[in-house]
Amino acid sequence: MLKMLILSLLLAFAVNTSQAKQEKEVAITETISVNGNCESCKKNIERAVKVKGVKKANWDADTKTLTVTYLASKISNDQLQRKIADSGYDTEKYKAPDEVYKNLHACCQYERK
Ligand SMILES: [Cu+2]
Repeated sequence: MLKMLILSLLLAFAVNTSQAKQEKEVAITETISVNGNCESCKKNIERAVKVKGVKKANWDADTKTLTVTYLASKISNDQLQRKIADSGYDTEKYKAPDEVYKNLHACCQYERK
């Protein structure tokens, strides 16, 4: 009887942990077009998305593309783009406010389309 009890407890524990594993969220990686010029743009852009839920962010000056890895349960692509735009950089979806753009370092004032 005791054996049965221990066995069922062990089984319950095993089922529980396997469920927990399945529920662990997988981070998604996406690319976003972000305007910018130089290394300090890179710093600003990457800093703008240094928020909860973001695992990795890398902006490439040649391709003007941000590659970002994040947890979709914590933040959305849309929210990330708003944060970038708020920091002065136009994204594929949002335009930075003119005042913020004008306050960027001169070398960072990328050409606006
Ligand atoms: Cu710059």
